[in-house]
Amino acid sequence: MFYSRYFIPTVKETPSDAEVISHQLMLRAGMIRKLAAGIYNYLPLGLRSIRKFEAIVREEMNRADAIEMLMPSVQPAELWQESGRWTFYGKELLRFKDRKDNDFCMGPTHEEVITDMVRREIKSYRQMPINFYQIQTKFRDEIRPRFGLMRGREFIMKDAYSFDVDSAAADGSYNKMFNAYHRIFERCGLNFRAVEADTGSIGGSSSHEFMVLADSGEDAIVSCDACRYAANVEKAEARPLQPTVGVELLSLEKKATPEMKTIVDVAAFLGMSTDKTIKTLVYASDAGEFVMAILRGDHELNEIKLKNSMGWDEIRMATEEEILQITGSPIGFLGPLGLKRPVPVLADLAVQSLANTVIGANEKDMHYINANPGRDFAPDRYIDLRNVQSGDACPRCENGKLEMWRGIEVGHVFKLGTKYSQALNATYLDADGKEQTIFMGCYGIGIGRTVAAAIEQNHDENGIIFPLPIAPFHCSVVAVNAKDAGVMAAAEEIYFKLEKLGIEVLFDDRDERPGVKFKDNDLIGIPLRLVVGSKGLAEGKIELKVRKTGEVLQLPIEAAIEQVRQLVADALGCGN
Ligand code: 9G3
Repeated sequence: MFYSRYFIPTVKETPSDAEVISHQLMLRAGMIRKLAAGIYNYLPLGLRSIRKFEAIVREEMNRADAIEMLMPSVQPAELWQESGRWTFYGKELLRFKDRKDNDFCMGPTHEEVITDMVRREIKSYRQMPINFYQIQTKFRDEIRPRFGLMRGREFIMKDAYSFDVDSAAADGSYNKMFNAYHRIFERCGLNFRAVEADTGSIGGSSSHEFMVLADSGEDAIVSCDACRYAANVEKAEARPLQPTVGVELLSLEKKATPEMKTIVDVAAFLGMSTDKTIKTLVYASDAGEFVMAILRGDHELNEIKLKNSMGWDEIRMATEEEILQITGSPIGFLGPLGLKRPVPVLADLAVQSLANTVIGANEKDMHYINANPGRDFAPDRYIDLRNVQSGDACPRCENGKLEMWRGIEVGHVFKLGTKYSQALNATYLDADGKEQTIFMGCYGIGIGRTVAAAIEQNHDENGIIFPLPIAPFHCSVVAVNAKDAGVMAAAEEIYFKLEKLGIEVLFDDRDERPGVKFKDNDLIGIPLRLVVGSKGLAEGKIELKVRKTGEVLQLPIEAAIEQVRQLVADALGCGN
């Protein structure tokens, strides 16, 4: 491609409204341009990268026997009413009416649509396992779209859906997709982890998220430094701590703790460390139920674990007013003793190991000291309710420790069970002619988000450093002085030779100062660069620069072309 006839509107200054580096660089490199909040134009350079990644996804989906199709973006409300999700989702689901006043939505995902197609077409066990996938535009009306393609409102997703005769077969489909995802992200040279994840609103039995590690990631994940355990913090299990034994249980005593509202104040006031105290929180469902959660003072409540343990769809903190009605106390002095209204009391596992602890007395400015779980109060359930922390013992192996990372979720695979097939009555006849419900799985990859995450992981102060498999071009050829006919002729010949070898080349033939050309080429992050200048040519040499390592080689022209061919072949994993 000739740069002078292409369209790469690079920008020097960093856009003010771009908060993460990948958003800044994709704007500056002329890859994307915003049309509206969370809605982007994919400019030519950005589209080439997107299409490269889609091709990798397609190859690995096909290799895993998934079958490509394409579903509509516009979906009739009826299907969502059948699945019960039309009322479950709020403003995030973009709804509209057609000219006949029928209700539709812009598809945020396609479980209903694909299940509707399957319930009409798949009627026998002989037709399964089968897995359909698409690469298609989704719309989710995020309250705060940000970070460019990382959290857009309209975005491209590869979504796949598997259909099986039973749970065991569905596990097989899940594992095939899980392995395909590993291959996809490995081929892109990404540093990622597959982590156990909460299934969230989609339901189903279990799920894994594929997280690209990056400090700008919105998700917190943990991985064990000794075994393969890894989980989103929303789901990561805390190993029960050893109970303290042989401690003399002192007698319960009410203590004035005037104005001591926080755990830190109370612990300091009583000369104790916060891990010897208990904190008490009250939560509510959107159906008016309440729960009291008690944890060790230095631990943090995991609201997803609490919501799941109560079987609630939504969860929120109780208001001061609700807390007053339940406990008779203002916030800061809450505890399970002497409640005005009985509510379930759930204690995190770590509370069991406490002795002679401090707990709110449900009275303004009063706490109990020497409170002992079991003797002075009995939670309804001991359950894992806390967020794990760095350094916690691994719940899966003997001596591993958990390390905390930030991650960008680029993929999510779910075991759906029969949630949608039941709702939409997608059944098949088994070998005995008996009607059975189909078992499903669903599997998503954020296309634009993965390209953005790759940039989060691969950049330096000069700009993007594209992993070659998803780079817009493999190699750029820069003619240092476009006015020098000899240089241009030599550069053009090199360009055509590379193209004939199947190398994708961006030929920078612009009549610009060398510095401008080098800055632009560093910014857009093409992995390899050949520089053709009159000095080098005089010795029959050109310069090869590797963007990632900064390595610079002066080579004879033919050797440089062969080196580029070899480097591209190696990076694409078809090295010979
Ligand atoms: C909605 C809206 C937003 C949503 C959903 C539905 C997320 C929704 C979960 C999934 C699960 C999987 C197939 C591909 C992989 C992910 N946000 N989810 O169902 F109506 Cl507005 O999409 N779907």
